[in-house]
Amino acid sequence: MKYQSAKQLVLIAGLLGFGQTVAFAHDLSGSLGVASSAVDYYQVHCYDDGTGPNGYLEVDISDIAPINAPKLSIQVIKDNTATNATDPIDGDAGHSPTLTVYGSADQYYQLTIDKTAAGIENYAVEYHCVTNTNQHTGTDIQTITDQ
Ligand SMILES: [Ca+2]
Ligand SMILES: [Ca+2]
Repeated sequence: MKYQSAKQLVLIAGLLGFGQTVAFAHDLSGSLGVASSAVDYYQVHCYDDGTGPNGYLEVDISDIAPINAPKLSIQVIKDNTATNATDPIDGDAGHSPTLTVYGSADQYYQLTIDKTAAGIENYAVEYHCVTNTNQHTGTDIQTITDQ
């Protein structure tokens, strides 16, 4: 896997306090290169960290500065089925709609992030694995492809 110094992947597991039932968030910051075909690819593992078995994965994406023409989207792929969300406005505080993808107690999900046109883009993704009783549970991420 090539490493590009202009790109950074920052994983933060912190107490951000958003939502009423999900106390721990995971934030991912990344960038997509100039090519319109650039895609970043991650794998998220949802598992029981002692809190309880995975019920579902929640994900959204925010298209952050610079404000450029491409629209940024995220896809969650599980069992060969993909769901998609797009951030409609670049550079504002709003995110894409939240994707909720149910899975097994120990589930791997694939995340892909792409854009509609050429130009550098940066994004922030929130992702978390949640039990069926709405508790944040074990969440790991691995970078597969960084373009
Ligand atoms: Ca942007
Ligand atoms: Ca936005």
